Amino acid sequence: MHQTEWILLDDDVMRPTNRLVLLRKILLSALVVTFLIIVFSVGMGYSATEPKTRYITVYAKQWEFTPSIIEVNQGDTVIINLVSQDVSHGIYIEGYELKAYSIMYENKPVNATIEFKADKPGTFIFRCALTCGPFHPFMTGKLVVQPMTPLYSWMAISVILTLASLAIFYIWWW
Ligand SMILES: [Cu+2]
Repeated sequence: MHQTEWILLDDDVMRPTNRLVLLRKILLSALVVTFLIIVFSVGMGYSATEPKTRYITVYAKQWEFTPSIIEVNQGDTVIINLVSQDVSHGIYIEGYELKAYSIMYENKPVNATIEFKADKPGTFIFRCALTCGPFHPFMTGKLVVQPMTPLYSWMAISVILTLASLAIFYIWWW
């Protein structure tokens, strides 16, 4: 008799708490799922950047390159067409160790082409490869190869972030 009373009392005390726990669980699950979807879709979108073939015409004149900053994504195939506009110029890309010359021939430039796969991420200086006047050493530009984060990195990040958020909510709300 005594025991039954206690169980009933316990049940009554527990009932509102159970509802609250359930509400928290639903809310927490919703939060975690939303978070997962956001992180994952951002990651997928970023990783889904397909490698492209980039055709870039670089004009060279005393003493600058136009454009002076070339931005590509890692994995892209880059085709640089070098066109001299006054005297003969060249291009040398540090890090990738690529070189080409656009020589002036009968006042017309013979265009030079460099084709390569931008497999190394980072910033690489390119400079004129032909002595073309007093400011030739300052004739430089930048090749920026944006790193491509592989899909599995994003999966790992989303899993870690989800677990971390779960832990935080667990500690705060339970
Ligand atoms: Cu030059």
